Amino acid sequence: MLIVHHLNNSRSQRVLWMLEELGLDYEIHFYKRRPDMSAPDELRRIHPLGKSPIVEHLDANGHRIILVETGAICEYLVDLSAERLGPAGRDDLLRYRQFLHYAEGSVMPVLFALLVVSKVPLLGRLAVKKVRPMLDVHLDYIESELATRQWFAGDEFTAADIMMSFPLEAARSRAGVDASRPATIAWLERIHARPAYRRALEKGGAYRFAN
Ligand SMILES: N[C@@H](CCC(=O)N[C@@H](CS)C(=O)NCC(=O)O)C(=O)O
Repeated sequence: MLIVHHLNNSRSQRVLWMLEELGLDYEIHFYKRRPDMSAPDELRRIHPLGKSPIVEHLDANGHRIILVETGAICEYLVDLSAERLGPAGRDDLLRYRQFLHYAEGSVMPVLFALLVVSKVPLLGRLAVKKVRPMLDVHLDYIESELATRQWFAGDEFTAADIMMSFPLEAARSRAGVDASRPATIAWLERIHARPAYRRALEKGGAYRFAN
């Protein structure tokens, strides 16, 4: 049995989508952000970090596993489903691993920094001038990668595309990714058209980054 501890409008939407793509059975336990956007204390009872996603798995031996970090959860689910949504060949494998980690390891910290400093009056404006070009380096790189192939790892859709969805959806809704980056926009449209993506949206409730 798999349980997703799911926070509204959050990264855990990717885990629901991943489970829908894999056709695995799961339950969702819903948590609502507080007005300051932080997670409620109940999540801390599941894991000390108190962040979402958290996945709970009661495995075949009755062993209870608690998983955090979306990338690690995605890898766990790929293993669980006999490599489906994993990469096809060696070059794809290298790109797959890179983008699986790149989403949370490199893009999200810069995007988050930009969103935080842009809310700070006065000095924030100076900080935005520093951080915005840092984000643009990533967005330009991503655009150049997606201009050469359909999906992040290669010709096949993989879990790397699921990982990259949140930073790019957030960048489109909050950080000005638009038609000037046509390969990125086309990729966003491709992921949003996937039936599993739509099903995950219906099940997960509020998610304000899907358009
Ligand atoms: N790198 C972690 C980030 C987890 C994370 O920051 N989750 C956010 C949701 S988008 C959260 O729980 N925020 C509420 C809080 O920090 O109180 C992952 O990918 O799982």
